Formats: sequence, C-alpha cells, structure tokens
Amino acid sequence: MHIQKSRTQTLNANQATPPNALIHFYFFFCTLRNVFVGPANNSFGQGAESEVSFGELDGSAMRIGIIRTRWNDEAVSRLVSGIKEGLKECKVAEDNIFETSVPGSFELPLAARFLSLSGTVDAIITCGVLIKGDTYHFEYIADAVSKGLMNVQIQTSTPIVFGVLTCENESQVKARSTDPNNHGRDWGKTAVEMGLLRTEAMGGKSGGKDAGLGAVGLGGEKPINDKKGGSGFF
Ligand code: DLZ
Repeated sequence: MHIQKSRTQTLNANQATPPNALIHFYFFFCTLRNVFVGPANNSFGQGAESEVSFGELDGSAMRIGIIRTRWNDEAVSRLVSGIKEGLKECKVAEDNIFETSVPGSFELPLAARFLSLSGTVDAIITCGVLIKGDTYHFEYIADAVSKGLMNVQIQTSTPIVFGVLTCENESQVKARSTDPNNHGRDWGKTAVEMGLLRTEAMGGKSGGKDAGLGAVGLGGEKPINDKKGGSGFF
C-alpha cells in the first residue's frame, strides 16, 4: 500500500505518464515477474509462498510431536491444521502425532526440551505466532525463542522445526497461515524429512542411548524414556 502510494505520487509530480497507466503497467510487470522469476518478497503481505520442494517422504514409522501456543489461537490453529495436512501427505499415522499446548511462544523451547528428553518422538514441530507491537516484547521473545529452539535441537539431537511466524501485522499472519500458502504444510514435511535423517544418522533406530551417534558420544543427552509412548507428562 505504502509503496504504491509513494510511487504514484512521485510519478504525478513528474507529470510524465498518467498514473493509472503506470499502475496497470506495475501489475502487468508483477504478473510477468511472478511467472518468469518468482514472487517478490515485499511488504504487501506477500512473499508468503513456499520456496522449498520436498521429495517423496515416507513418514509411516515416524512419531511427531506438535507443541503449539494458545496465544494467537486462531492463526495457530490454522497452522496446526496445515502441519497435519503435511504430515498426512508424508503418511504419518494420526496415532503417531502427539499434540500439546503452552501459553505463548516464550514457553516453546523448554516444552520442546521436555518432549525431546522424553524420548517419545522422532521430531518436534513448535508452532506459534509473534506479532510486532508497540513495545520491545517482539524482539526479545523472537530472539530468545529462535535461539532457544536451536539450542534444544543441537543439545538433544532431536530435530525441532521452527514453526513460529514473526510478523509485522495481522495481514502478514493471514497470508502465511491460510491456503494456498499455509506454512504449516511445509513444517510438517520438514519434520518428517529431519526425523528420517535423524533415524538414518542414529543407525536406523529411532533414538535411544544405544543408537548410532549415541554409541560414539554424539547422541546428545540421554532420553528420559527409551521407549516410545513412555509415561510421565508426555
Ligand atoms: C506477552 C506476549 C505478547 C505481548 N505477545 C505474544 C505474541 O504475539 N505471541 C506469543 O506467542 N506470545 C506472546 N506473549 C506471551 C509470551 O510468549 C509468554 O507467554 C509470556 O511472556 C509468559 O512467559
């Protein structure tokens, strides 16, 4: 909106071309660019399109954990639906999807750590929405959450998907949490791909202290349970 307005004003001042013709030319140009080059990453709320491709993923033996926030409940629920579609496309059984919630994004890293150490899942998808406000909360929380989740996955060797939208406004959230650009779908597939990678790296086992990397001291921290579907909070 802002770009369009200032561009029109500048061209009006130059009096070189009628503004309507220029606007039409701009949209024609955008269409051509989208077809031949791909979409631009601008502030119209676009740039929401997926830019990653996935091969055939067989997640039929994968157990996936979803930890979602109750903050921004509507958008997060849409993203979780997208995640489940992505998992379904990778043949993950409904029974193998564990879901729980935390209040806000700030709580995601610790909950991810608990779930990872339970030894009950092959990969975890964290899901939340952070919207920039008038204070510094956005910067503090976004930074802490992204670093926290990276730490958890490195320390525990459990893939953690960063399914947290960090947006300027509601329209950016909507563009990224509704079809056809619901980012959840990619997050589901990412979890399966990384879960399979982990299993392969562990020597074909789904985690546990005796698995491949664990045997050479690279398995991260010891899980609380070695069995899937273990007791306790998870
Ligand atoms: C406090 C807060 C604010 C202002 N905004 C968001 C948000 O946009 N998205 C989100 O997931 N959580 C938000 N929170 C809550 C914090 O993440 C956290 O739950 C509280 O600070 C308690 O630790």
